[in-house]
Amino acid sequence: MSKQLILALSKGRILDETLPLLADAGITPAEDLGKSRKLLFDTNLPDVKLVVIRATDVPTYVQLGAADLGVAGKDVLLEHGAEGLYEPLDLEIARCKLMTAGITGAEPARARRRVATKFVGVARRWYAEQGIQAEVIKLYGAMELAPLMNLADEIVDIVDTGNTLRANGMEPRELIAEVSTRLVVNKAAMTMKHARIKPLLERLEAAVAARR
Ligand code: PRT
Ligand code: MG
Repeated sequence: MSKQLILALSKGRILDETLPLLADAGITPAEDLGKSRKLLFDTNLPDVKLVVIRATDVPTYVQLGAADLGVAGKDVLLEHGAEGLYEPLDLEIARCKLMTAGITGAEPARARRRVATKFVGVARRWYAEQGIQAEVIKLYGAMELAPLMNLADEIVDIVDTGNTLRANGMEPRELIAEVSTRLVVNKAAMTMKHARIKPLLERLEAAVAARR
């Protein structure tokens, strides 16, 4: 295992909130992440590098040790599974909820409910726990469209303000999980590179606490 620390960041909305936290913890990218087409970045620290990747790929990079640390939404972590990962710190950013939702006022009609989502694992588990028979349909985006098009009775999706649901004639129903962004660490790296990771964790923890 190299001495270098690789930190995998989720691109998209989480990134904008992650960078100020990293800066407070003493890590700044050597160049503007937004202006570059690169995916691997140097930082002000010679032994720390950043990769900026799809949020859903972050757990894979960290689990397999291609990255030592990662930043990912709890929604993504619940769907991916936590094997080989420690989740030592809640970064308390990009808060939202994983919820079921459906057309406003409509009762789920079918005995076997059709559910469209990109969180198929989470959805299957949740409906099973509720004792509700569900046929889970995998979609890659625009879940809000599925009930309107009669593709599904319900969706499982991320809700923040609820505006997206309302704009599509839908309502939030059941809360599946509160979501925020988490720091994850490869289990082997946590042991092998503990001397390097521990102070970084402490500085990030302080940066999070300072924002409360
Ligand atoms: O590109 P991809 O399909 O992967 O996702 P994306 O472009 O919707 O989101 P991205 O990649 O920028 O960030 C995804 C991560 O941000 C999630 O894994 C969450 O942990 C976190 N997050 C926080 C959110 C939201 N808030 C959020 N509001 N991710 C998505 N949304 C979307 C949601 O999917 C829905 O379309 O915003 C809409 C709901 O917002 P409201 O305010 O209208 O309720
Ligand atoms: Mg996106």
